Amino acid sequence: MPVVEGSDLVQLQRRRQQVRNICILAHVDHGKTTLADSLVASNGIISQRMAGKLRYLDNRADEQERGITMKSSSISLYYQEAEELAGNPDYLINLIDSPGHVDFSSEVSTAVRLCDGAIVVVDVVEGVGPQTRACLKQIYEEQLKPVLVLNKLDRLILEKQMDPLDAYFHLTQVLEQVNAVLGSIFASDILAREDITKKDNYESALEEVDDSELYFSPSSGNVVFCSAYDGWAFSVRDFAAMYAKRLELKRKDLEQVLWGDFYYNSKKKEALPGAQEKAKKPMFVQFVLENIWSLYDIIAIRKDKDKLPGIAEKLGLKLAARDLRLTDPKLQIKAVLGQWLPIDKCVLHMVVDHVPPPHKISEERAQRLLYPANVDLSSLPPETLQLKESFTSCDADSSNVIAFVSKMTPVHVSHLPQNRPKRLTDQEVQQRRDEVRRRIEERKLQSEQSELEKISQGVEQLSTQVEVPKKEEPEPEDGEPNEFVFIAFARVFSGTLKRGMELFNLSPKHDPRQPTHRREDEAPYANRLTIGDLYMFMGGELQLLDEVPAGNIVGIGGLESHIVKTATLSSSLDCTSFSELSIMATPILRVAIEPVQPQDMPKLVKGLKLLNQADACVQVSVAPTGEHVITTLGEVHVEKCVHDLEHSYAKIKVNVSKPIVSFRETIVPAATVDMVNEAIVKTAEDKDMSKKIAIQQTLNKRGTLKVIAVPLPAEAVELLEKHSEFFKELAAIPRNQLLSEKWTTLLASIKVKLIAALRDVHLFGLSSLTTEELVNRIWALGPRNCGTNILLNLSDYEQPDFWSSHAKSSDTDIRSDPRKDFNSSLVNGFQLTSVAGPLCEEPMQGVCFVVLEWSIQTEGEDLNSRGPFSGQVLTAAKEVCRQAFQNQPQRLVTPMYSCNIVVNAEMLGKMYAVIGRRHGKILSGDLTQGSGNFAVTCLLPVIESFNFAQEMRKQTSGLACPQLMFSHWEVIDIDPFWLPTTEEELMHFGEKADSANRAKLYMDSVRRRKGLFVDEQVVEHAEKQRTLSKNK
Ligand SMILES: Nc1nc2c(ncn2[C@@H]2O[C@H](COP(=O)(O)OP(=O)(O)OP(=O)(O)O)[C@@H](O)[C@H]2O)c(=O)[nH]1
Ligand SMILES: [Mg+2]
Repeated sequence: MPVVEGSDLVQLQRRRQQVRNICILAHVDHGKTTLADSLVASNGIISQRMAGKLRYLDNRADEQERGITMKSSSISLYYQEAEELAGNPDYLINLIDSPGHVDFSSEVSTAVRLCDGAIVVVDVVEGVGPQTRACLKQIYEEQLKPVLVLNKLDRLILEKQMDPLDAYFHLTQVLEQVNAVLGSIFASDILAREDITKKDNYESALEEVDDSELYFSPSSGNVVFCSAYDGWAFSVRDFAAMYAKRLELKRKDLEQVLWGDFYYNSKKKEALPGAQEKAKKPMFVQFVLENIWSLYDIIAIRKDKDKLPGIAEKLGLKLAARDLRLTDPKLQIKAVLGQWLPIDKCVLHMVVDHVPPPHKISEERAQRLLYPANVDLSSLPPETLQLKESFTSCDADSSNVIAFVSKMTPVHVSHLPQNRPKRLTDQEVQQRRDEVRRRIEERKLQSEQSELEKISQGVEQLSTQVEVPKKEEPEPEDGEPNEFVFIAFARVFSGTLKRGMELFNLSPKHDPRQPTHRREDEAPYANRLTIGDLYMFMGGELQLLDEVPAGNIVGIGGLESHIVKTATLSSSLDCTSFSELSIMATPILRVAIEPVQPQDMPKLVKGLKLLNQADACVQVSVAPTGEHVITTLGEVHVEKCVHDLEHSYAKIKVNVSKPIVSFRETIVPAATVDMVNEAIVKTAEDKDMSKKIAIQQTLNKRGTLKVIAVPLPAEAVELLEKHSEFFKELAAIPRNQLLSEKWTTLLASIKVKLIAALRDVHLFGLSSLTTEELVNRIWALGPRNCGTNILLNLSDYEQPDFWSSHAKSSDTDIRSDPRKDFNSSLVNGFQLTSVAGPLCEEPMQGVCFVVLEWSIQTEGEDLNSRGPFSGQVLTAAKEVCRQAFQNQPQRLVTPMYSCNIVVNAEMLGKMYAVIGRRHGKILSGDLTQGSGNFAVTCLLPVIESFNFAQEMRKQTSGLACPQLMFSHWEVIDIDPFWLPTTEEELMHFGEKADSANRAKLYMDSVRRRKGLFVDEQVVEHAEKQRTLSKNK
């Protein structure tokens, strides 16, 4: 295979109809990197034989060691269509391989943003995994064009020993699974987009839309069947071309019937439907699978070497003598099937056929990328709206240069092309030889023999030597040179990016609607930067470029001091800042990091800064206690971060704390049964609600607050949680600024849903208002205006309207109420309580604080006589909410992981034992059809998950490998302060209740970590200890 020259690729960059940007996505271990290897081998970068073994794009040492991909990496490939296709055009394929492990799902988001299409890989034995679902969702959201690769077909033959017919039914099922996921994503999107305030007929919305383009179907050519490891792949189209003549059918017609319930009637020479009903062999089995099965049978099962030349001849293949001598059947398979059904041609043909070129970006996608969702399009200036044109046409000559940086990739300085020794071309070597010869001739005339000898030695050296260019020193910081430079991983969307060009870096707050933001000298959220070197990514290597036209993926140097993670670069201030990357997973696992040697602290701080920039999903922060905390997606992610710190960024040994898990605090309705499941008899005293009401006066006794805390229904909590980002952004918009139509509709629909969700809220008969009126009386959400706690106003004070604060000015009410001035103090008091509850200072969840009374006595002396009254109101509000919370039964809420494990039947028992020990809950454990494996889904409290993967691997001899992903928050239904009170409980637990209280254990561990008071006795059960020592 000839090596493709970089200069050919550079030329192709300008022909936008010949460019494709794609990424490979799948569940972990479904074979993405192996597939990428085969495609890379087609360019002669690695040998065909090593393809699949090398995993070229996994270029980190720990990726190779663990066998999983940890970051996305990109490579530019050259592909030329087969000769029989008109004009056999050539293409530039920018390919990004992404990781499948959930801990690195942020890397997937960065890849998806830069591409127009995605290859979805599914392991046919394992079927659709949870990450496959997540990928499909992301593809749908970012509006990429997906194509499907059903991988590992060889496992059906050799491992599962299915016959072709079983395999066909199995493949149909896998395909159906994938399409079912697509269907449900599509349906939920359509239903969510529907304005439920106007329509109440759900069915209609789904019926109206066309989903025919949505699904994967082999006959439409967007599905490929392959074995990436064995290096072959085919689509229905390939076999249709092979058989059209023999079956006397038109190729196009054959493509339509080769997959599906059709059989071939050899007498009539036609394809007929109803194969299953008539117990006939489907054509896919007869003409496709049986061929492949028989090849495997001869080569890999019966190992009948002598038949090989015969088969090769029949298939029209030329096997080299070396291939015939091979003893490993896998390599023979690769040699024969790889030549017959070449994987690179098949997959890349599907890509160029189905993935649109960059200038065919859909209007909708362009709009989604370019304009933030919360902005009303009509409010944008015309210059901004015009940008969409150069954006959709992907015009390389446009004067508007727009590029989006989706992550910063660390590259070791020695890997930069300008620092690598450059090989001289043959011509240059010849030139130098001539030059030296000329000089020798000249000197010969003048000087003696000895000098001549010296020079001729030089000729020898120069002709083989390589030129080492001047090193470009990276900017030293703190006196030490940086070993890593950050290359921005970006795509040019419009215009041509050139080295040394000056562009604006637009921060998310840049808003072209504000005239000042568009003036160069004033723009507060745009800074100028100069584009450094431009690179083409070639796996672990980089190639220098002079310029990059629109539609291509590019690496940009020299931006590390300007960009932390993502950025929008534009030549014009009329451009908006691109919408943020949609990240699939929430970082949840926090660990504190400290250097082993305290004097290494500055190195750690520097290392953490680099880590923060290099990893899209890690959050580096300094806790109030002064610890350096990193928030990551899971255990494997922590390990990667620590590895990077120790070996690359800080180069010091670090200690990693036990993971810090966030909890939340909530209240629940009073229990009706006790801990031994006996009904609790309620006395009149228990039913007296007045005891639950907290009353607090301000310090000067002039203001009074009465509050009761009520648990919110789970439905309402879920709704508020789901829209918390929305409320956060809403709170950041200044009052009286109009919202976009989309946001106004969204707000209205949330209100409608909230009214429905609060239907059953129990206010202990304290109010006779309807739910709608109650929702209208919502004062604020907390903490930080976006949490799941509500401050509800039932006093006679008229709070500012929560739902229409952004409507056209409604402040017509000029009646002066003295309480208005202290409105924000009261709300802030509520915010302070909800951000740190009394159990262990963790944020609250799902608590509704109902303000029953708020009064201020204005007569008499100055309100501020004992310090500012606003401060007093804040303290009183904070205290009264806290008391009200404590008057109710309190509970801890823990984050839960949802965990997916694929395991075989023998290991099932051991796996359940591990989950049980860690208080996990099994949700489902189904047998995957045809594989003999069980796919188990369970829930596991995050705090119990440490070393879970290791323990699971140990217990099941490495057969079960769990995937943990944050799922939801769950109330631990144990009172952390519980002591036996009823007679039955006393009988069952004894007075000391010495079985461990899980909730209390969790609570105390958090309190201990935060340095709060922990109520524990140092010596428990003293008499027992005494007897023990006596016996010694
Ligand atoms: N039998 C068989 N094994 C395969 C095939 N393709 C990949 N594998 C194996 O599956 C394992 C995972 O392959 P990778 O290519 O690393 O998978 P991946 O999807 O890149 O994994 P992550 O990047 O970690 O998500 C490796 O051991 C491969 O050898 C195939 O077609 N047949
Ligand atoms: Mg991989």
